[in-house]
Amino acid sequence: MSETVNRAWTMASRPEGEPAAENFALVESPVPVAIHGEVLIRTLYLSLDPYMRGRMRGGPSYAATLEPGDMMIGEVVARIEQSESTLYKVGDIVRSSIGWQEWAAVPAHDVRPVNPDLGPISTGVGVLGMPGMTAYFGLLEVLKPRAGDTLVVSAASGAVGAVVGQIGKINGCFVIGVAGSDEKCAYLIDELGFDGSINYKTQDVSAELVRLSPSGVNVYFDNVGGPITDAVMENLAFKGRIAICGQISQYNAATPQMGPRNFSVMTRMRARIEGFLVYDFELQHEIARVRISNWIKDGRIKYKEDIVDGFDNAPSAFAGLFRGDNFGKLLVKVSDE
Ligand code: NAP
Ligand code: FER
Repeated sequence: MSETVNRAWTMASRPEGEPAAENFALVESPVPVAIHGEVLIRTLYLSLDPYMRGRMRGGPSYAATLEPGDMMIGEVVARIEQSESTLYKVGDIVRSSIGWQEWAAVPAHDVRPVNPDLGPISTGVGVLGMPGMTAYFGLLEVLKPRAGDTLVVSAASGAVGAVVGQIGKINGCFVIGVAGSDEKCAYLIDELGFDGSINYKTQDVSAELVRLSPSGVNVYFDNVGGPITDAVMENLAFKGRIAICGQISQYNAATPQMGPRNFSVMTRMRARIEGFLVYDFELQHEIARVRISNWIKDGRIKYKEDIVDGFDNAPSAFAGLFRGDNFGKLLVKVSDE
């Protein structure tokens, strides 16, 4: 092993608004050595995900918040470089929540195998990883759409949204995606087979929903919150269901925006709203991983990755999530496969 220096990104300070360069610091330490029961892993891909912004904020969460000086949290796809465990051998590909760093020595039970037969290894943190699982269970277990339902998904070209819409199509839904550029909207229709798309930056979302689905929205997979969600709520159909997956439009806000205030629609339409976390379905993830892999192999699910080259670029790429700079699942390529 020639490398001796491990690099890690820490949270230098809590961001105010959009994360900026000064909120991160790069720290160096020696590459660790695995001891009995551990594996030494080298990061190939670092997954950048919106939830990380919440962990930088402090306040209530399902998980501990970051304090200044703590390493940024996150999951990586990595290669085993040294194994002191019978569970893995050198060269095996795994994923592990080691944070934003290039190397780590961790107990073997803190890594999970990435099966290269299911898809390219980068998908282990994308369409076959946490975001894919989120789409699968949020749609099929929380929203439970029926064939013929109009399904609306926000952040539709992103890691979660693109999978939601395509599983919706597989299940016979009329799928409308909301996204932030004409290029993303064209991709939804031309590549992913969505029935309609709305560019929320240039179009009137509510008016477009009326035009595309005059009978209303049966199921809404909400990734963003804010004005887009207000517009979908205005157009809920009878017995409409909303799954709150995420509220990315609010993640950089110092104080939560008020709204929506149009909850009367919930009464009138006998509607439901339900939040969920991907971890609620952890025991069922393996079956979903195989099903999504099969859909990819059958050509029924396509996926797009936005791979930023170089560990140095992680903070700026992360900030881009909140501006819609990414087109597809955002990853940082840290070292060569
Ligand atoms: P992503 O969609 O790949 O990337 C984020 C996208 O959000 C951006 O590309 C941007 O696309 C859109 N966006 C950013 N700011 C926005 C705003 N102010 N208004 C509208 N859209 C905005 O990210 P992802 O990983 O798939 O995550 C999507 C959502 O799912 C996030 O809210 C995340 O927190 C949530 N999530 C929840 C769970 C769970 O367990 N509940 C798990 C994973 C993810 P545009 O160009 O289209 O604006
Ligand atoms: C996410 C947004 C929020 C996510 C998790 C959460 C795994 C959880 C928030 C909380 O418990 O406070 O994208 O992804």
